[in-house]
Amino acid sequence: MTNIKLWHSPGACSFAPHVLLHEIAAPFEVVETPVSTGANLTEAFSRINPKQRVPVLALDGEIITELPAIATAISGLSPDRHLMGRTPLDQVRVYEWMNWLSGTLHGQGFGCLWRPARFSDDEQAFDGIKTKGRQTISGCFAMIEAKLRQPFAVGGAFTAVDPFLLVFYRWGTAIGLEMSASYPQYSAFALALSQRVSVKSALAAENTTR
Ligand SMILES: N[C@@H](CCC(=O)N[C@@H](CS)C(=O)NCC(=O)O)C(=O)O
Repeated sequence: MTNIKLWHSPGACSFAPHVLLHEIAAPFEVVETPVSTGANLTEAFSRINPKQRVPVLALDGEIITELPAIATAISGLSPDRHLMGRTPLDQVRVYEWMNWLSGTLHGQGFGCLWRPARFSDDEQAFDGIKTKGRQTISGCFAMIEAKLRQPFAVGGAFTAVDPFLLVFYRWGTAIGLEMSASYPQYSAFALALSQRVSVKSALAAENTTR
């Protein structure tokens, strides 16, 4: 049996692979690495992931970073669950979603809003960068709202895209967006997904409001 270890931060994007591990129901170990306290910046963690970010997955000691790669690795542990999509086209759609969510919504949108220092050394520029981040987030949420058909994002079945979308829905609430009024499809999707056993288990384990 593969030894599985996940480094995560409560309420962070690492929630998505945390749900996937509950989904495949294999035993795994979690290492809480709260980014709010800078636990990701320690020397010990930097040796595990020099990028100083969560999530990190270790499979029999093999370190894997980057959410789409981690999701693919978890899916490979339980291929019959088809967590990265069942048909070849569904698999393409899963990667299309994952790359966009990871690169544009997370990296640019929430990156600009929460980590403006990644984009400029000039603190005077931070407010403008944060504003741009909010615009990117709203643009992405509008696209999600138009694209999302319940109950799942791809192929009428649960895939890795679904818990990743839930992360951003929760972050939308955290930054004060009126999610249910502005994004009814996305809200119904998030509500339905929140009833899933794997999601409830990961939420209870992370014990976070974000
Ligand atoms: N491209 C990475 C992004 C990971 C990432 O930015 N994680 C955040 C938490 S949601 C983090 O570790 N932030 C810590 C920091 O920026 O110091 C991925 O997809 O895994």
